Amino acid sequence: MRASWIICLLALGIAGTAMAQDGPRDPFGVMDQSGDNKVSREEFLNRMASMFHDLDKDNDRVLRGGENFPVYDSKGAPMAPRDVTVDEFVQASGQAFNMADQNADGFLTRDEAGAN
Ligand SMILES: [Ca+2]
Ligand SMILES: [Ca+2]
Repeated sequence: MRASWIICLLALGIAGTAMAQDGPRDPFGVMDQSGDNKVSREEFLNRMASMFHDLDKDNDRVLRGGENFPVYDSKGAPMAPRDVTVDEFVQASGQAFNMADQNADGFLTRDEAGAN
């Protein structure tokens, strides 16, 4: 359950980037600020931090209730979202990055990010 939340977060980080933009954009390209066709850990965490800020409507550094994104259990049933602090969000984002960075070189390629 914890792991699926992290995967959900990663998917949100990548897919959500596209949803936040006007018109079709390349979400991987948005995260890749240096344009080297790789997303560094720093670029990823910057993006996730800015997403937390977007979600946290009342700026209390906790996502609760309607601020939270939908989560699902392993059978795909919706679960009540639990409160997420900014520290948890950043920590989970780092774990999501580690899971996605299959060769552990500190960068996500398009393949690793699932953003072909
Ligand atoms: Ca909040
Ligand atoms: Ca990598």
